[in-house]
Amino acid sequence: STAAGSGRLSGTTLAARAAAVLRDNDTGALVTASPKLYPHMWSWDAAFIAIGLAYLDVRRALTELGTLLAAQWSDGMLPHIVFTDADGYFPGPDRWGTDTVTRRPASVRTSGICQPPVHAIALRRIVDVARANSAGEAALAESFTARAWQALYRWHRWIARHRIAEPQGLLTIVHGWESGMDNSPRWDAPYAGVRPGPDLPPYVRLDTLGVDDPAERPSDDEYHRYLWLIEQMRRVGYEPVEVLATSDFRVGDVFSTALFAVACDDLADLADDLSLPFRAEVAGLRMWAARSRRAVADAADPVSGLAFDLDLRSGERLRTRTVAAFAPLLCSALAEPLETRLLSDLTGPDWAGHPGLTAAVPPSVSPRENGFDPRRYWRGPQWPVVVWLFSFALRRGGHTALARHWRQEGLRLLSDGSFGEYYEPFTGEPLGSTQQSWTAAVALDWLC
Ligand code: 9YW
Repeated sequence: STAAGSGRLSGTTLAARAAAVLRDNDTGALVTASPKLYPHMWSWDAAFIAIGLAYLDVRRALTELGTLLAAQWSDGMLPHIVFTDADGYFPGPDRWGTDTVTRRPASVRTSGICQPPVHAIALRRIVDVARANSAGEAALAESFTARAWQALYRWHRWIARHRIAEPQGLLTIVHGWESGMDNSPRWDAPYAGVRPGPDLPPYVRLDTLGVDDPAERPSDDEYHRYLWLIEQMRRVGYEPVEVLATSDFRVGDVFSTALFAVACDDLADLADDLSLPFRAEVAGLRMWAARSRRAVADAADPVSGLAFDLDLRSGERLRTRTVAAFAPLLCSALAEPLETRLLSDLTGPDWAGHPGLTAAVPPSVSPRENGFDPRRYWRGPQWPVVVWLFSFALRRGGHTALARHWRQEGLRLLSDGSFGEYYEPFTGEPLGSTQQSWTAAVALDWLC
C-alpha cells in the first residue's frame, strides 16, 4: 500500500492509520494529545482532534468538545490542559496549584491558562461534516450546537472582557504557552523581561525525556521562565484582572487575534444558521470579530503586510519573521494589494517556496531568518496543524488552487504514516512525539 518506491503510504492506508492513532489515544472521554509525551487533553488540540473524529464518528467528535467544555471555569475561561490521571507530564495539576481555585469545576483538574480560541471554528466544521455524512449525524451535531452554544459564547466573552487589550484590540497572552507556539522566537524579547525569582520552587523537566534529542525542545533557560510565569499566576489564584496586573509577560498576539476573529464569526454563523435565540450575543460576536480583524490589520506593516505582535509591557513591536506574521491571511484582514503581496511572500523562496523544502508548506520560521533552527520545536520545523489552518482559511477566502496545493504538500509531509508532532523541513523527518493526535486529525480532514 505504499506509492511505488517512495516509501509513501496511499491515501486509504494513511487514513486508516490516522484513524488508528485517534483510536489508540482515546481514553473514552478524551483523546490525549499524544500517547507518551502529552497524556492529557490540550484545549486547541481537542478542537482539531474533534474535526478528525467527525470523519470517524460524529457522536465521538461531539463528546470531545463536550469533555473540554465540562472543564470550563465558571468565569468562562477554557483551560489549556484538562488532566487525566496519567503520570509523566510536567507541570501537572499539583504544580499548577489550581485545585484551590473555586472557579474551576470541582470534577476536573486543569491548568490555569488558555490556548487559541479555535473551538467554534471546529464546531462549525463538524456540523458541515455531519451534514455531509447523514441526516442522523446532522441532527446530532445540530442539537449539540444548540446545547453548547452558550458555553462557547461565554468563552468568547471571557476573552473579550479580559484579554482584548485596548486601544490596539489585540488578544493578550500572559504566557508563550497561551499562543500554542511555546518557544517561538516571537516571544524571545518578552521572555527576556521575565526574571525568575529566587523563590521559584524547584522542579525536574520531563518533556526532554520523551524525545530523542533535547535540542528539539525549548532550552532550560526558556523553561525556567515558563515556570516562573506560572508561579506568578498561581500566587494570584489565576484571577484574570490580577494576572494582567502582575504578570511579567503580556503580549498582543496577532495569530490568536486572527483566530478569534474567525471563531467569533463562526459562532455567530452557527446561531444564525440554526436560528438560535441569541440575537444580542450574536451582535456582540460580530462586533468582536470586526474589532479583532481591524486589530490584525492595524498590526500589519503597510509595505509587506506582515502583522507583528506587540509587547504590551515595553510597547515594542516584535518583528521576527515567523509564520504567525501571516495572520492577516487567516481572517482576511487586508485589502488588495497587500493580501496578494502576503500570499506571494508566503509561497515564495523565503517560505513555502524555499528550494530546499521536502514539502512546499510554510515552516514555523523562515529558513532565511536569523536564528532559524530546523529541528527545534517552534523555531523552524513545519507544524501540520498550522499548515491546515492556513489552507483552510485560504480555501474559505477563495484561494482554492493554493489551498489544494498545500493540502497535497501537507499530505506529502505526513505520508510516512508516523504522524509526527513537527517535521524537519529539509529532510521531512518527523520530530518530537509520534502518533500525535492533532497531526492524525489533520490528515483525516485532508483525506476524507
Ligand atoms: C506543552 C499539545 C501541545 C500543543 C502546543 C505545543 C505543545 C507542549 O504541545 O505544548 O507542554 O504544553 O506547543 O501547541 O497544544 O500538543
